[in-house]
Amino acid sequence: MSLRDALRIPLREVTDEAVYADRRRLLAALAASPALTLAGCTEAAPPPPPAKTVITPEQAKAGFRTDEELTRYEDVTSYNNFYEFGSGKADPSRARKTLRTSPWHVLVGGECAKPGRLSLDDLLKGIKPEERIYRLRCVEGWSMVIPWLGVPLSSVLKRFEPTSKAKYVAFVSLGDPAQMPGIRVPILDWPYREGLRIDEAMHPLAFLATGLYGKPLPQQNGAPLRLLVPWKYGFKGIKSIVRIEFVEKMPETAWHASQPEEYGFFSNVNPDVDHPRWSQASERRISGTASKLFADRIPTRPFNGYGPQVASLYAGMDLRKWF
Ligand SMILES: Nc1nc2c(c(=O)[nH]1)N[C@H]1C(S)=C(S)[C@@H](COP(=O)(O)O)O[C@H]1N2
Ligand SMILES: [Mo]
Repeated sequence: MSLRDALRIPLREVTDEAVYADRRRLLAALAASPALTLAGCTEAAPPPPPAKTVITPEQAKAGFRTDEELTRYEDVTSYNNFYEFGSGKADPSRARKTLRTSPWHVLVGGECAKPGRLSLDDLLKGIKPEERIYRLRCVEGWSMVIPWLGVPLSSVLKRFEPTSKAKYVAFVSLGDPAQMPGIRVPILDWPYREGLRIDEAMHPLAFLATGLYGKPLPQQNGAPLRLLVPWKYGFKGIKSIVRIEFVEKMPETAWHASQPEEYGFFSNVNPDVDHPRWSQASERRISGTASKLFADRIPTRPFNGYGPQVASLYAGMDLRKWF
């Protein structure tokens, strides 16, 4: 692709996502040829760089960014699971109207030296924001590739100085029926709860997102603060977090409490352990311009492809027992 092409936004899809993708391609083209200036690029255009995200070998090795085709912004923000707003995929976009994300406070406590109730600004103060491009694999059998903004979970947790008794971290979502109409339906035992073992929580891939596609997090994606644990099924990525607690015992989680035979605490993506009602061997990859319903099926990978980074956390564990 020439720089002129890189600058041209296809009118067909003038979406935020298209603008973002073009900015990326432009950056990629510039990176491929540092001496190139916009003025001098017409004739001696360099060989076209692949229309893909440029990632450094370090980022790839850490699993921080993938160059797989991104899911469109409009799909990331219109096909969601956020049961506090209803169980249909389009229901969470209603959150835009009712979920107030500012002011927002997070109460942090339990087994730590410095508990507190912090505004979102104070919680994140001084921590360098990063962009991570993660695969998100829903337990239902679909997946996306999403560029998130946020901070490593470990950077936030460390400020509270967890004690040696902090073996797990528990998370709780907002549970306000006035803002979340779906809470009147007792599908889950509200508020939504999740948890991680402390070593999982401190892993460099565990991430707290405050944005996506370079913009603030939309309500339907869990604004203003949501968890991402890319090697686990999507439901571990609890949205709209208001409480974090360091605990000694494995905490109860919303989906485990509701259907313990179907959803375990660990919920690592595992193509070899089927859901009792469906196979987990493959997934519908919603990305690019593929239609959501007819998206290609691709094989599901152990730990959602993050095995090189995280498999050692589970050394010696029977992952069929600890599903
Ligand atoms: N509070 C809360 N968090 C939640 C959910 C939910 O219903 N409530 N759904 C989970 C599920 S099943 C998935 S797949 C992801 C979806 O995130 P996304 O809508 O941003 O893609 O959010 C997870 N976090
Ligand atoms: Mo999910």
